Amino acid sequence: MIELTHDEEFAVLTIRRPGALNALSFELIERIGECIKEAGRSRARALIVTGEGEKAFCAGADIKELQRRGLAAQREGAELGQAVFALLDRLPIPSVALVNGYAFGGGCELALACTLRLATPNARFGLPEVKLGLIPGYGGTQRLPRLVGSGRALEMVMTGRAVNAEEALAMGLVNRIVQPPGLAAAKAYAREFSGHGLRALQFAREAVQRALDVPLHEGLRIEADLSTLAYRTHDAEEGMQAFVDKRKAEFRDE
Ligand code: DAK
Repeated sequence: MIELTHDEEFAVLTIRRPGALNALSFELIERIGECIKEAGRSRARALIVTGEGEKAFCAGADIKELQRRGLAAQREGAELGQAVFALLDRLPIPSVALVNGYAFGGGCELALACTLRLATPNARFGLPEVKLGLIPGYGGTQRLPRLVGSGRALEMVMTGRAVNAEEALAMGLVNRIVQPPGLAAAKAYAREFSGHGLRALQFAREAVQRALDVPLHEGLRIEADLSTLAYRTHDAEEGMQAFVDKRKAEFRDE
């Protein structure tokens, strides 16, 4: 089951299927999509994504469900997973994965699709699909090299080896290791940016995201466009005036 709750200024999406280490059936993936959209319509200032229990964030796609499916169904399944995780890119609020244990296969890909990633000390990240005769199908081969470089990504994808929290931090796969583990740490982390205007955060996220897709000269043009749009917002007027007035800015997300 996938649950979306609200905790102070945050939406929290929790994967609750501890009996199968929070493995993702296609039904659960669809439900994740609905919850992401719901979070985008809510008043939340960030979405925190995590798994129930202390053992797993998510152990990946449900291997038992993947068996003996037709090719067309598999193709549809890959497109569904990719489309649902890509909703996080366009979500009007940033997302933070709180990886609290195993993040394997589709679980690792879900974390990769979030804007930022936190690891608890027992977190382990891996793309073990080759061990099943498969390759990642929910964006892992595309997002991992963009985050950690093709050499490290190829090593993880080709060996299927899992990395622990320290190694994940060292390679840039996660932003921070949180201690003590738990939602409070994720909320404290999200508060480092959630007070900023959502429009500015959205333009900033889009600019950085696009940097990974386009040549430098085109990326610079995108930055000029988006920074000009940001300049046109009420929040930019307010932010600059607050600086001059020596007071805290009161952003309206407009
Ligand atoms: N799927 C289904 N059940 C899972 C599961 C999974 N991914 N991971 C764990 N479980 C279940 C186990 O079967 C077990 O259930 P029972 O046997 O008790 O009924 C229960 O969760 C507890 O697991 P273990 O007994 O194995 O627990 P351990 O502590 O011993 O081991 C583990 C933990 C995480 C090391 C181990 O469970 C494990 O290796 N799990 C599988 C991890 C994995 O390989 N994940 C990647 C899955 S592939 C696509 C193409 C590709 C993909 C998807 C779509 N398309 C083209 C559509 C691939 C995606 C993947 O994610």
